[in-house]
Amino acid sequence: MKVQNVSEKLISTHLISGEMKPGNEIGLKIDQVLLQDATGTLVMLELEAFNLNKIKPEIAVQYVDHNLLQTDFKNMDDHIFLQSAAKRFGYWFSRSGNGISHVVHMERFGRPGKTLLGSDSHTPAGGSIGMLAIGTGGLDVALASAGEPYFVKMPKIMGVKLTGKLPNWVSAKDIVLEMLRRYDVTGGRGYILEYYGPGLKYLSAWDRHVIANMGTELGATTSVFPSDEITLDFLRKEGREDHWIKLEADEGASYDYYEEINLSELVPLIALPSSPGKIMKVSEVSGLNVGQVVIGSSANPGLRDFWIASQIVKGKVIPAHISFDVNPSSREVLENLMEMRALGPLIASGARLHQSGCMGCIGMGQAPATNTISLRTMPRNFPGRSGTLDDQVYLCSPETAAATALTGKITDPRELETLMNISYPKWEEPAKIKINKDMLIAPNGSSELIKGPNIKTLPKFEELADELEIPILLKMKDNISTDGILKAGSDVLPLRSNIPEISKYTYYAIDPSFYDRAIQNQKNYEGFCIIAGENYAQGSSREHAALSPKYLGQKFAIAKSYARIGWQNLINFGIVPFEFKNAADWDKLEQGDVLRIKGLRAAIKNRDSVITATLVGKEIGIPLTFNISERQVDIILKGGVINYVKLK
Ligand code: MIC
Repeated sequence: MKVQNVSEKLISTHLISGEMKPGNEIGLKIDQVLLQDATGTLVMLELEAFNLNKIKPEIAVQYVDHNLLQTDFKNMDDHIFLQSAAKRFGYWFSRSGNGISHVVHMERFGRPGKTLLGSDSHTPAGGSIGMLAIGTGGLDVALASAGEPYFVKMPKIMGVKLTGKLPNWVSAKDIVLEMLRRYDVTGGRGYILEYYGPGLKYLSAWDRHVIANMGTELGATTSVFPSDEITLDFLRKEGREDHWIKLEADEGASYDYYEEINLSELVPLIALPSSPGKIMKVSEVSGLNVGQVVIGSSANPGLRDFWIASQIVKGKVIPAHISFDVNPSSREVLENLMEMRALGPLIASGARLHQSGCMGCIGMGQAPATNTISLRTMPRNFPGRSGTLDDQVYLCSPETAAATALTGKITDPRELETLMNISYPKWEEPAKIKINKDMLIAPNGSSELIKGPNIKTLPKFEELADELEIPILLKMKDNISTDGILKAGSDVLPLRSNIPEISKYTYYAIDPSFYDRAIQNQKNYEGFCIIAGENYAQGSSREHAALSPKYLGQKFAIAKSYARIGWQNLINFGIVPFEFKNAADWDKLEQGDVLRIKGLRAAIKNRDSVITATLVGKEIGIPLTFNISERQVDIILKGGVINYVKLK
């Protein structure tokens, strides 16, 4: 039998179509699916549009973790809709306040050797226990829910060997920040990051979750860990020992690319505003005054992460200018923190205890004050994501966060020993934990879909036109995130089930006048296009970042390159994701220029390698490329997946 690494084992045991050759489109059987509320409402509306009866995967769960604030009826209406839809289609339902999807899924459902597809970009966190867990747009998850395979380009596999042992005050977050220091937000694109080596034995399942979760920030398709004794220990504590299988790379297995991190050499690291890839040593920015410190999120969700913060601040009170926010990652974590008497020290220090969920990670509250630094243990800090337009969000480990909360200034936690006589709190895994299943509703029965007034049926779209003459309505640079294309935050997230309303925020974070210009444009042209630099649409899985522009008339995008999920979402909604054949042409084009393309349908159909857009007026030709699969040809021609499925 062929010698395989863990990723190859996971892929080959789920391969339905395609050859496992990097770059080839492969179809994978999906065992489990995960939805969260902010993307789930669209998925449920999509299932309604597909006329689906019951879903197919072994496990499918609808979580409510994002839109937790209730400033009016909308979020609660969505939760009721989701609960009815979960019942209608056959999903488990995790009630609001039960915790972050990735965390609860790992506690209750994740299984080594299985595939997991989630409508949230941090779904790869499941890789921490030997799953092939991939984040993607809602339509892909809707299709997987209907029993269809998931199609993705076969990634290369990077083997990341971990050696040595982490020093005191340095933890899993610093490992993934080190990966981001080496590879930035684009270096993981087209890869699965598979971790192996002797250093693994010091990393708990939750430490691995931290690393797998934030592999997304590197642009990776997913991250994978083996399933070993540590995984078994984790599952045993969760009362799911029988879900364990051993899954390790075969002796002599190889990788497409090799990387190595000596854990003993790591120091506390930090991501500067406003990119998770802008990494420095904490010691290089220490002393900067901070206004807010937040611990929690799917990037540092484990019991240990909260416990260590509690032991660091124990017996001390945080300075008056600091808001110290604690967001428990799940109800189970919260209960165990109580059991371990770890909540008391946090609360006594002045911490503000919030409900379990994503909270400020997606700007659902907790927006920082003007011109102040917010230090967070969260996964991403794209501009304005916190809810404050000119925010300065730094990302770090719980040790660095707690040290900073105590001193009020960015502090290298190793300094605490001399500064405050605090020695490193030694964590020991509890022999037993409290298990909490009470807020999960098993799928059974049926229900009508209960739709509040903010829940609107999906708009209908036409087939792709053959000829277009449309303006470039926005010119953008490199690394535009989906937070730039369609912002999150407590004002916009409640509109996720209402495309006409949410479309008013399209590209808002980049150009607040965009919506008005798009409406004006509808009077003169049959649509518009946008141009961008490298890694367009990085970050989240939100398909609204394709659907809203589509609704306003976007026909195609031209970028130097794309992020995986963003690219897939554009295709799913029938927007052609062109690339510049010559990256230098980006400089030749300006916002307001009009581009003409003829023979578009035939070019797409024949999967021509190049199509030329003409810059109207100057009559300059701009050669464009696109690299889509046979299957995607039909999707684009028909105007997106929904039309494609309906016509099928
Ligand atoms: C995020 O972290 O950006 C989000 C909010 O969880 C998104 C999903 C969304 O936009 O609803 C993600 O990561 O996919």
